[in-house]
Amino acid sequence: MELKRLSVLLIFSLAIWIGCVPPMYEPPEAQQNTLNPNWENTGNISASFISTSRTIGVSANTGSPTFNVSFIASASNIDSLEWSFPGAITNDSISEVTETVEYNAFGRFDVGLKVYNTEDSDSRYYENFIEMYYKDDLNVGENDAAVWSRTGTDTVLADFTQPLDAEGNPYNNWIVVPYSSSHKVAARKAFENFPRNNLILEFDYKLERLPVIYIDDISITGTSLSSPTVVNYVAVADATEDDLRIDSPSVYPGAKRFSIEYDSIPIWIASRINDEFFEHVKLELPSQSDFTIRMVKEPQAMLTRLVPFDLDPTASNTSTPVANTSTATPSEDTDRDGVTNLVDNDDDGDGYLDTTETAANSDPLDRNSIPKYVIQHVRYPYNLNIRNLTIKIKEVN
Ligand SMILES: [Ca+2]
Ligand SMILES: [Ca+2]
Ligand SMILES: [Ca+2]
Ligand SMILES: [Ca+2]
Repeated sequence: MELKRLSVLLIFSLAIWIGCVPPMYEPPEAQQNTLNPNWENTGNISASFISTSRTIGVSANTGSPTFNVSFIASASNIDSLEWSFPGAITNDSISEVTETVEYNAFGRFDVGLKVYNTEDSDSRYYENFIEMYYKDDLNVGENDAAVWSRTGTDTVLADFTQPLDAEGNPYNNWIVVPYSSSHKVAARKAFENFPRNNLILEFDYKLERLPVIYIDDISITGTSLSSPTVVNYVAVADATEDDLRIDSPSVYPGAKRFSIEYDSIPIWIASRINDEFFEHVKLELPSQSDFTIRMVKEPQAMLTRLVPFDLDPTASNTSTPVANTSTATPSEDTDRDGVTNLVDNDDDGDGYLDTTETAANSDPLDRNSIPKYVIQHVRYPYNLNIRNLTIKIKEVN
């Protein structure tokens, strides 16, 4: 009986206690009513956007280049927006989240965006947001000969080579005029309809010294001082023992080596060998919309060198003497080898047959006169590297 009463009391107390628990939280109705039910969007918005490109290198050097750029407004909660693309061609609206516009001139272009919702608006305007500039492909080889016209004393394609990467693919926008092109090498290109003012020509260059060159043994043939043989070179990697090794001087003299001409007028000249690094060059161009640019590598100084013939292996062979008329005195033995000049293969004992010496205009009776080839090779060999040639519009503040 006592226990039953206690239980009833406990249940009753528990019921009172439960009744005191606060209700589940719900937002106050007043707060919900501040929203306009017709608009989903609220809060601060930002006129931010992204674009497919900002700096655009175009290789068209004539007429008007064209390039499309897409813009996407990137902020959320936008109800309406309005783009601004001064200098660009917009084909329809300027109020879509995504807009694609066309630029058809070199230069820098502003981009603006205004965004709205019921609560807020924001606008951004970026000056020079888009830059479209000229970037040369530097394809001075066969494919682009009509655009870059090679001029000078020689127009062989080997004058301009493209370096290859580790996988054998040519680097874009990079050419080399190799040391083996010892003559003057030049390439000229015409530019039209560029902006008239504030053009900047930029490029990187490197005059790269070759410490060692190798000359193809087969190309060593000339025996006349008046017309020495201009040799063929062998790439260092391909050189063999048969090829003639030439060590270059450690110091090269100052000389005009590479120049840039604008409408045939030199506007920049380089002479110093800078084989470690590319140097960046920035040149302001005159205020013309049509002009020509010419890259010129000057002819390289040549060195005339005398290369002794290989020794005749049969010169010391006296077992097969030959008739010879090198001396008027039949008993004379110039090299005192016991074989008279009359029948000696090599009268002066210098290792070269009398017949060889006679043919090469050396003295068969003088051991200090030996047959030599007369060759010419580049005296201060260097490669000219040119990279990343661009024409940009100078940023005017
Ligand atoms: Ca002799
Ligand atoms: Ca002899
Ligand atoms: Ca001799
Ligand atoms: Ca001799």
